[in-house]
Amino acid sequence: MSIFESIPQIKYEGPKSKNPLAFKYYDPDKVIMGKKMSEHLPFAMAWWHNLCAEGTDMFGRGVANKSFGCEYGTMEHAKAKVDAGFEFMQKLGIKYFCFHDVDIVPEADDIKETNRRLDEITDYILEKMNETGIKCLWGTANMFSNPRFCNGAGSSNSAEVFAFACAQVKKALELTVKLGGRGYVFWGGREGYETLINTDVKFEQDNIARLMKMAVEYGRKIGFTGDFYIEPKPKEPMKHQYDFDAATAIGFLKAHGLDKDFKMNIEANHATLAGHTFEHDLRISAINGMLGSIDANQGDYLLGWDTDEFPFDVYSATMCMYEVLKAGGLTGGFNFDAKNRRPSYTYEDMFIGFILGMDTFALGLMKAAELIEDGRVDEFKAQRYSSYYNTEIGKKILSDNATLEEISAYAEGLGKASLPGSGKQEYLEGVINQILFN
Ligand code: XUL
Ligand code: CO
Repeated sequence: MSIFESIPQIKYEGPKSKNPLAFKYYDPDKVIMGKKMSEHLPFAMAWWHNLCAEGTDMFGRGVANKSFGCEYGTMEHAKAKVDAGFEFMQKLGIKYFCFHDVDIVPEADDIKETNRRLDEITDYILEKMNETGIKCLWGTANMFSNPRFCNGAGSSNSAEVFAFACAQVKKALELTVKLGGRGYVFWGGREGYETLINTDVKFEQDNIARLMKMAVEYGRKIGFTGDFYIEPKPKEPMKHQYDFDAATAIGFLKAHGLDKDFKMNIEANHATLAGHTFEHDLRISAINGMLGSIDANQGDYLLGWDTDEFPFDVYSATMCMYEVLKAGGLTGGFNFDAKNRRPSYTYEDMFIGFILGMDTFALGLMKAAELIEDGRVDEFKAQRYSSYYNTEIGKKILSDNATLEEISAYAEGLGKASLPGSGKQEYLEGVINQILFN
């Protein structure tokens, strides 16, 4: 039985097509820099936004109907979401999905019953995966919605709540292994604080590390070979969240000896909330060998919260794909942690949102490849640092055995430094525009 009966298989029709239900740029078999688009862009569907969220906001209830013909809170509804999800992914040619524990079943009062439901639904999901070849990109535990997590999970002031966080992480890891997930995500939704006055920051951060260490140990024990990810976000729902941005999260992982097992899952809108560009957090992750996966969405510069829009900004997608190509690709994938705007509430809008996102990243990939093949940006950057490679003083500095006295003596010998050379930002921005709009 079909849920999205009126929606056809979504095909590539090319940039001239005016069909809203067709790809204009995402052509899965097209080869870019030696690899198929579909391999460069392992897209994933986020269970929570696509199959659960109905557009509820602070001022009103849902507008979209995601009951899929069933009563909410039942296992029948949970199964209908599986049916809807797999039909949706197949129609778009999406090969992966991501989930939280409580996205896939209604949470019961007793965690033992929730876990039983999780076993039942993942048996069903596994059947669908085997039928379709669709895979799990990553799993996670929702440790921010249930009221018990109002003061965080690993960072909670309550040992009992900490124990519940452990129980949820344990189960979510088991489910991720059962479904063959490539990664396991920690998004520290409420791992942070509202006020320092009542908060022992060191205690809370040490406890988050304890939870993560136990997760790594247990995950490896039950055969999880993938990456653990931290998904940084500076604020929302908490006023200050500990995984503020990639640099902060990487510092935390290194301080606690967790950096070998963890990488970053960078979400565009989280990076911009932290006051960075998307590509900034990608670059910081990549230079630390920790660029794992991406939550592909975009924010709104006029709004101060996480709007999770389907990405349409080709400039940003190009800069993202430039970082990804330079890093040699992702070990994870591109999860559309994105939702339709509240007034776009139809089934057709769900598909159009994904078509927009997939086309935007396809364009970003093509334009980033052109930028690299064009070479002007990379050549300029190499030339900009060339004094370190083609002068004696530069080589001395890079040798790592120079002393402050020796280098100072060189400067004193010169008396006056020349300017460092123009940064040529406007020239480079022009190059990018030329590539984007040629
Ligand atoms: C929230 C967010 C989460 C994580 C998974 O801002 O991005 O949905 O991706 O917990
Ligand atoms: Co996310």
